Amino acid sequence: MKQNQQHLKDVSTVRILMLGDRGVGKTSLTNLLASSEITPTPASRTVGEGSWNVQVRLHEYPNLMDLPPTPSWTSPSSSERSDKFPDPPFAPSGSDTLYFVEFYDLNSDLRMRREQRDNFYKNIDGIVLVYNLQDLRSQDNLHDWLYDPLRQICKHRHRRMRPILRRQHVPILVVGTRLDKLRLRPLRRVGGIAHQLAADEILLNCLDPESFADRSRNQGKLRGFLNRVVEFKELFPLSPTRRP
Ligand SMILES: Nc1nc2c(ncn2[C@@H]2O[C@H](COP(=O)(O)OP(=O)(O)OP(=O)(O)O)[C@@H](O)[C@H]2O)c(=O)[nH]1
Ligand SMILES: [Mg+2]
Repeated sequence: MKQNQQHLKDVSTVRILMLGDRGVGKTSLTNLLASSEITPTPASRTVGEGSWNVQVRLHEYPNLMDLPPTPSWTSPSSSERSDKFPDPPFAPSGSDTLYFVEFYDLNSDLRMRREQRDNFYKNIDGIVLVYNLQDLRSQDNLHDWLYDPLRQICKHRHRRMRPILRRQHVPILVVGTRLDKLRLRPLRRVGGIAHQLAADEILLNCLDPESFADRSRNQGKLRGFLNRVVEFKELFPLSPTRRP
């Protein structure tokens, strides 16, 4: 990891929701996504048990990447700045900004009350949709999994009642598991959910620790996704007045 002046107490957290049918590989995938040199074992990076199995890792957001201008960026002068117009979150300091990334993997055996779940969804900054490549129904079911979280995110982050899937929706990564069980690598399915959402897709074997090896394509897609998740959090913060 590069030298970083940031104190850990200043590190913000982004939250990623793992969604998919029972047994598709959500927990196995979370183990891979959250694994890093400094937290090699699940125990060392698990921060919550109960309805959600939560694992955490660090992500370095590259500050050289410019965000598109938004109203909060073009606040006219410092005297007119208020909480509504904070300083740009990504001042080009040249060094990376650290973020904690929490992966929320639903424990299928436990049920959560709807209001509890909805209340949780509005804090989500990114979604990983997981399906089993050997069972394409598990891909079709992702539409149902996505509906409630997307509705809450749109309502509380975009202030829109209807899900918006065309512009700047919450970052989504689609992952097909059990690639090791297929004889041929499948082609990207036109009409598949990744295609419909214009989302990146990764096909992998969740049991292979090399699936996100350094400088691999999968690692590149994961980094790109985590960067978009950070940008979503900064551009569409939860309204302070609505915070619980
Ligand atoms: N061969 C192979 N097995 C996998 C893969 N991904 C997951 N599995 C296996 O599939 C089973 C279910 O995986 P989990 O990661 O527990 O799935 P889950 O989605 O968390 O399941 P629930 O929490 O019950 O909803 C486990 O036995 C895993 O070892 C994969 O890519 N290849
Ligand atoms: Mg699980």
